[in-house]
Amino acid sequence: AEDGYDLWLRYKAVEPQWRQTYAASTRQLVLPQRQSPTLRAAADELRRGIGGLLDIDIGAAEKVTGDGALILGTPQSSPLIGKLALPLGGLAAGGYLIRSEQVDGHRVTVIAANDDIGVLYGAFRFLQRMQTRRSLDDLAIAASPQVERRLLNHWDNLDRSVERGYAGQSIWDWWRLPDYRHPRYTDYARANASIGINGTVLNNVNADADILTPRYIDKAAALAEVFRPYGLRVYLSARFSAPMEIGGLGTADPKDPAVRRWWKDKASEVYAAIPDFGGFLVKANSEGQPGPQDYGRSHADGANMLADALGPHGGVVMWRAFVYAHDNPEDRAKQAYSEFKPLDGQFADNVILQVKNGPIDFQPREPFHPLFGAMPKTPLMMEFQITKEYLGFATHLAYLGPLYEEVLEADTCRIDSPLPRGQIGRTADLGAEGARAAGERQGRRESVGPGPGERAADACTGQATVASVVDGSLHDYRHTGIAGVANIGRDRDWSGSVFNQANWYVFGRLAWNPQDSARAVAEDWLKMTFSPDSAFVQRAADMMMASREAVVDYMTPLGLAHLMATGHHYGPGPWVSELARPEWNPAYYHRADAGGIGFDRTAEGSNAAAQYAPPVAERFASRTAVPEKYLLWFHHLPWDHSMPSGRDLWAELVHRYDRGVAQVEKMRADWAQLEPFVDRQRFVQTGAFLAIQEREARWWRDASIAYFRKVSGRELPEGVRPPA
Ligand code: GCW
Repeated sequence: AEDGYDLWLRYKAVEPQWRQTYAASTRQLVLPQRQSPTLRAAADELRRGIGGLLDIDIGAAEKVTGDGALILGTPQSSPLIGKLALPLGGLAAGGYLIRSEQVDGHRVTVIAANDDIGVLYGAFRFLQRMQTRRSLDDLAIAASPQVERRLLNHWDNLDRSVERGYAGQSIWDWWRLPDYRHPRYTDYARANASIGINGTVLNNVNADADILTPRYIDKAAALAEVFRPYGLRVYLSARFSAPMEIGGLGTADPKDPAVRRWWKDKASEVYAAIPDFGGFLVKANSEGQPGPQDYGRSHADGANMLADALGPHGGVVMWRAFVYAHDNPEDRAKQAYSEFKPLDGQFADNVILQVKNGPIDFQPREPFHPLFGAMPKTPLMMEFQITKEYLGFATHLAYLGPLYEEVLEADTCRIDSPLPRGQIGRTADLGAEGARAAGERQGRRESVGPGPGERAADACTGQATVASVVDGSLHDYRHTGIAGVANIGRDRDWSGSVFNQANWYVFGRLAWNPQDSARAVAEDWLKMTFSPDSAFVQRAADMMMASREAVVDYMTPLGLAHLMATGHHYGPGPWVSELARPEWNPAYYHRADAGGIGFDRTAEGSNAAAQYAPPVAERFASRTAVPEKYLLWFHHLPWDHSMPSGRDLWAELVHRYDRGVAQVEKMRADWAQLEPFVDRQRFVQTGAFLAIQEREARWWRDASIAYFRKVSGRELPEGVRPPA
């Protein structure tokens, strides 16, 4: 049965014509002379993949004896690779070459890198070419990751519950660790390596101090050992008050010598157990978590203390910028910027500030976070959410590739910083598809700077994108990173639905190359996960690409946000307004009344727009120039405000809700057409989930319209009838 366990690594047999051509390039596997666990993993994966795809037991050879050999290794591990004098110089750590070459007059393919992990990544890429039915002839692929730290963040608790996790319990079986290492951990590492993810934070940012006790350090060390061959480093979330909770100290003040000593000792203890430990992720002074401000110290004081402890071991601190306080009357969307922007330049060398993609909280749509581009002296890393906390949990089909892409390609228009290093040299993926995908994206790159017909402000050249902040090129950052809050749990299919796996997949692909195209990645994923048949791939990709916009429409159209029912965030709750913390109430965000709707973030309102670079700020603050998709994020407008469509705002809002429902109906109908291409189990599950989604899209639409109709006192637009 197809239960989704194999993810995108199914390696099902290719069609006979492909089998023949691929077999000509996979006649022997020539292994490196010097072995390592990582090189062994690469060889094993090739054997497994080729075995499944081509039904060939490729075995292993010591030297090339004919055409069609596949040669694997680094110059250090393989004299054969060393002799070929390949252009390995331009590769970043983890980068690889896949090339068609000649050895002793024989036609061969090499998968070569400077480091073992690059060879493993190259092996997965080679298999991916067969999985996606691309040619293996005349290869000259050079690929390097554009971001150094490509991490999953698990919000997993030590009791195996998962905060905002919808795929069952945590996959970390803390009870049986460290002694029993479930085989699933290896498959987890394989899946991550296949998309280049190279680190994982095991526990929730709302951290339990116990994770840093010897018992749990041992468990984490056992996982680190399983992951190591796959280039996956372990990181932990640290609770700022741990010196008090597990260290017996009376304070966690970052300036207190005993506290500093405690963290130094703790870091040494962790590194003794996990020599390649990545570092700490910290949520401090946010949503009730302890932090340096409890002692009148700044975020920089807190982060630098931990950085001091980790620095000698090569570890980093990822300090989260997701802060807002209930007793701070400032617009929540402004608080992170207000707090952190003044600290630029004050962080130690091994601190990275981890910033969510938008200024509120993982909504179906938000403008990019104003900190991107605003902290040239502090490495910022991106935090995306892969789990769908605000997008219908596990059941709704929402492909997040377009969301990630929209954020990454947004132009910050911050060119007041050092000259871009130039992405071309570093985006060393010469594959033809890569170039095409980049070209396609270039063509429809959408800028938030001046619109068509307006004079382009000098700063909005399309060079200072959020991606260029994240890949470090805009500010020449010393560290780069991108994190995704994992959607992985104990469910047999890992992610709560097969289509949710695509979000894990696209996150990894965009972390490797933030310039990649969400559409191209969706197509690859579909081919690998379901079927390479183009009649299937094109229709299913259309469905995926439209799916996130559908969610935006039926939940929070036109720039609305945070209207989900309180606490669990599932289903509509725009009427909620009585919670003690004002910024947890949906009413705080939509501000709808008889006069109009929307959050005024212009100079007349909270002025959050002014946190962006001037050309962006100007556009966002203008009622006419603001992109429609952010309209009510930045503006409070009367219900009869006239929209470009010719409708008034009220009618447009109703129209959008309706459009969202219609799109889900279409997705359902389209999926039904795809039955011939999909196995029974996954076809039925997806269909059932789409039926849930359709029902709930109506619920969202009807409840939202009913509520806004009541507060606005308006009649339903002509032609729209109330639900039966
Ligand atoms: O999105 C919100 C979630 C919290 C989460 C918090 C955060 C881990 O509702 O559950 O806590 O953000 O990112 O810290």
